[in-house]
Amino acid sequence: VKGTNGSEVLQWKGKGTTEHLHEIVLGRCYSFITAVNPELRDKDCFKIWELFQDAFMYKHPCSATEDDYRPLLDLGRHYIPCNKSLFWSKTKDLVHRYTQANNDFLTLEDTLLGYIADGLSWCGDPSSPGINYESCPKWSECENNPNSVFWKMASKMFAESACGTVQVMLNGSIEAGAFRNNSIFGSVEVVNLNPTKVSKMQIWLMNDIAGPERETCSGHSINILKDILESRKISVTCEDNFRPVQLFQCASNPDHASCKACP
Ligand code: N1C
Repeated sequence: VKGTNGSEVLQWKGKGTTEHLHEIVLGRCYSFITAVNPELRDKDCFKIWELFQDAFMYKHPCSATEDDYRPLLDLGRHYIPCNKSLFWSKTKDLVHRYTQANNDFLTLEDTLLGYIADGLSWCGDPSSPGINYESCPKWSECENNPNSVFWKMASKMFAESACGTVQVMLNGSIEAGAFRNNSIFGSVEVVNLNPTKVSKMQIWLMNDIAGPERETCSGHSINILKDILESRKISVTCEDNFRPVQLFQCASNPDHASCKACP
């Protein structure tokens, strides 16, 4: 495959860098610091783009490192109030519908760097123009690709900065189990919570409204999560189909039995 200037670029199985990445990153950054969280109005969005591009441009997309992203993460990090951190796994749409309507909780995508990178794809290529718009490596092709390294690092930073009571929204309808210790939540976030700052995790176990209900709070994988947290001196509660969140499922499925006022 020829790059935009005719040179050869590497070929991968994943989708390539998002078109207009530069404009999207800058636009999202300015919209975050002006409209979403004006307390961050002094962040330098231009510098954030520079550090973002320095992290991956002209580099082989299978050899991304934490060092590549450290300057970006250091510049982009900001304070998150206690009791507001909301983690998730396999509930991406639902969790964001909820946080967009409810100011009590923040996911990683409600912080500056998560907001900027959400849904984007990017990777470098050693030959000019240094960005591969045709394809990027999937996780199965190489673990240390630019997207995976970024999300793992941002997730670690998000977990480390949590304090007080934290929440997690899990999906009880998936076959692999609501808690999987190879997910980013299981492998990065749970282990990077600081037990001297985080006293409790509340699990919201959501089932798809039309089922199947594969797991409840007494289920196998939830017990594994409870054991891990309790051994780290973090107390745990679990709620099946937490009603304030279920109401957002009901918005798109109002006639379902569990959406009636008096079921
Ligand atoms: O692997 P997961 O879920 O358990 O990761 C979710 C977990 C959340 O608590 C977030 O704080 O880790 C954080 N996180 C993101 O915020 C995020 N936004 C987009 C992790 N991954 C994120 N992505 C992309 O979704 C990324 O490409 C990653 O590989 C998937 C993980 O989604 P999942 O399996 O549902």
